[in-house]
Amino acid sequence: MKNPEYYCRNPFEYIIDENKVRSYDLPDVLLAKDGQFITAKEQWENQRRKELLADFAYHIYGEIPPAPDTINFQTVHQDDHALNDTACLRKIEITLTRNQKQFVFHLQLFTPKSDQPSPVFLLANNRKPADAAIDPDQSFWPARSLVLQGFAAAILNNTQLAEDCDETFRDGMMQLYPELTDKPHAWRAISTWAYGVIRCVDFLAQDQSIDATRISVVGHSRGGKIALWAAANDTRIAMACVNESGSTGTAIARRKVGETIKAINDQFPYWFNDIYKQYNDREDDLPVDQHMLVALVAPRAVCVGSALEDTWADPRGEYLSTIHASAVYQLYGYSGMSDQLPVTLDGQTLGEQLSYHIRKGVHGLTEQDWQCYIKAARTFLQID
Ligand code: GTR
Repeated sequence: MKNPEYYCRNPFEYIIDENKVRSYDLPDVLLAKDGQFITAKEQWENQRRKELLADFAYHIYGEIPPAPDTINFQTVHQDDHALNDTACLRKIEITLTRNQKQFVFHLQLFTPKSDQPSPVFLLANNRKPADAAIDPDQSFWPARSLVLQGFAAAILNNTQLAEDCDETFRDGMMQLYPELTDKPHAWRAISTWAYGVIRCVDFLAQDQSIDATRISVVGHSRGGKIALWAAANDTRIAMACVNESGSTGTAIARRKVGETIKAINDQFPYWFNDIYKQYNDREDDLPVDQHMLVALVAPRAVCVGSALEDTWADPRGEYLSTIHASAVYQLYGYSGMSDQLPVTLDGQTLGEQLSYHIRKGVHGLTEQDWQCYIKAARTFLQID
């Protein structure tokens, strides 16, 4: 047994004996399908990025369809004196119309009282639906604390779009796109929720009180998978804060540590498309691995958070995706994340556009995680 001081410097060794992890070859993020090696950002954007986005859609999540024919925003509730008069609280009704069918859902947000547009954190919430007006002080969504620190705090309760349930997830927003429902490669719950996040970005990007260049999306666990997939697709998202997203989030699938592809497909068959089931116990045959999903956000920022006792999510696998995504950041002149930067328990490793932290404790989104996301926003999005 090593002493606790040692774990502070080497948290991963506390979690797992890396010598016991299977050996694997990662697909090269910069090697295009035609055999060319990508060396310039234009080539990345015009060729390889598109290939990878299509691969993630086809083999795992299903494509996120484009915006519907029309989208309408209406403020259905407004409190100009929220949070002891420090913020304005609004409930926005978002109405999507496609082929004469409508779907309605709501976004809630606090904006600080300020003459300047505010940077915003949008939480993709997959836990118990939160009512912003009732509880702005939870550690999962500390709206009051975010506002006091100069950020707008927005929350989307994802289950409005699709219930988190195998039998009923198709009964909500997916009804607008009936032609996609049974296609084996088409979207399932994760992409449907990510679509909801992207529609909220439609609102935030045009709202006068929001700084459209500083929109961050945060998600925990299944919410982390959603935040990352949404950010990979939508370049208006300046930063993705991906908390303990584990399997099919930021954890490298080929490691097979914690939740495997088979385990997640067995437990949550409706999150990912049917094609993904073919990769149960066949990780090495997947044309992608999860570091490539982080890379798809480049040159925008990604912050990855892990917890020491959250071994099901494979903290080291989550960290490694930032290391292996860095090659793409380097095309843009950023170093990304270097394995020379120390990772310490309860610290935060800030690379260039990539951040990683691992804290003590179990699976959850805590005030400590939020402080890391705020610090990353201040650093990467240049907020004073
Ligand atoms: C776990 C699941 C993870 C993760 C998590 C959550 O049980 O295995 O993939 O998404 O739930 O959302 O809390």
